[in-house]
Amino acid sequence: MKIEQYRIDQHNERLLGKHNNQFIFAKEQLGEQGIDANAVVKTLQAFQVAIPSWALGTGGTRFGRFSGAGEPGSLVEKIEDVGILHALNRSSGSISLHIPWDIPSDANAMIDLATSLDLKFDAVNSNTFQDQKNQELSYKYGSLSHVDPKVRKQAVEHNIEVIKYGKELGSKALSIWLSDGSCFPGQSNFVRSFQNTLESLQEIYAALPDDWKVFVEYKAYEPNFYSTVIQDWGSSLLFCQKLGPKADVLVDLGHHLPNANIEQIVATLMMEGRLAGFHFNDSKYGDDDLTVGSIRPYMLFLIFVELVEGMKRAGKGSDGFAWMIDASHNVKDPLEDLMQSVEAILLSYAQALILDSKKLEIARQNNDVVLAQQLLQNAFRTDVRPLVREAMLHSGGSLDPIGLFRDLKIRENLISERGTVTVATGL
Ligand SMILES: [Mn+2]
Repeated sequence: MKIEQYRIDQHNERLLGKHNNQFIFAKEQLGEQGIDANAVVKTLQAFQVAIPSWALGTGGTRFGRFSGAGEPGSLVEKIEDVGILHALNRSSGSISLHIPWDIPSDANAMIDLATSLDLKFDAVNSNTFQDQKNQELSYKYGSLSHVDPKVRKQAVEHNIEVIKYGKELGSKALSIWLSDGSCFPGQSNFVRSFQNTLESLQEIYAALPDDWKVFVEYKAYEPNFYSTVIQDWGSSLLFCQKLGPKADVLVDLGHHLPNANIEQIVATLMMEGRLAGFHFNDSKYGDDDLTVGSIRPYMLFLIFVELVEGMKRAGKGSDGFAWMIDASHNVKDPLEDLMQSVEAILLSYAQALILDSKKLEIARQNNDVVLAQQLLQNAFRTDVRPLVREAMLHSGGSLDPIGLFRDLKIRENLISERGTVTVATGL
């Protein structure tokens, strides 16, 4: 299913008067503070966040899965779903594939389809946290860190195969999230596990094309509950530093211990030039994979403050990093949920862009703690929704993506195309 541009334009037409008033008001308010709203809109327009192929179906919990109707049953349908999202918000112009859940049987056909929807292929993700059908050796006790070199070899070869698929699609990065670790004290030798993993990663690194990167994702716990080989940003950075300049650290917002100061982690990684990008989601307790910005929007804003600062320092735009949503759950329409996540990301980005960073720096120099907090909160409490809408409008998207999604009865259409009993491949 493809959304015709005239449908979006017609829908916008109805909302335009109200939007223009709101945007002009916001522009004036920001202008009084010396902020150019049009420049912020332009920066927002350039921001693209990848949609993972596994977020288009209803997610499971470890206790069960309640599949929704009209879910994409093939890679073609998944690409079409991302096409719908991108047509509506013009900010989700790429798809990140998970191998082996979404092996492209005909890469050229997939590229043609994606191109017709104005989509690119983002980082490809390997999977050695599950056993696949007909897999020779099990990953029950680990993969890249396994005590048996034959298992490590199998996991290395899988990652090299994922690079091959990514090359065919025009991806430029391999994302590795390693679930290896142990559930009980004594189960594994920490040092041996690290060294085995490093050797395995070195073999994968050697297979990277020249213009590729490998993203090393960390996670504190789960599925292993006592130790994880790549447990935190420090371990991940250590691996990256040992691997070389093509390896960078990937931050997944849900992969920290409770109350970790993620914005400080971001600042440090950017200072070292080793931040690959982000997996966005939100959480209350653990790796809950909830909609971005649904629980802790202030934290997301503080992270974006560091991202904006880091990009400025590095002289890079948002296209210099890999942004992806990594969220998936049970109770919402996955496409509506993804639209909420994309909007939350853009709102936080906009809030960070309007922060008076010069004044903030002066306040810091003067140890004016009150003013520093006030400046941050002023930006956070500014209603930047008109700026985000203006960005979507300018790029040809909808002023109200979810409203239009419902008006056009897109899910109903997908259900009549695909049926009510559908299960997307993935978790
Ligand atoms: Mn992730």
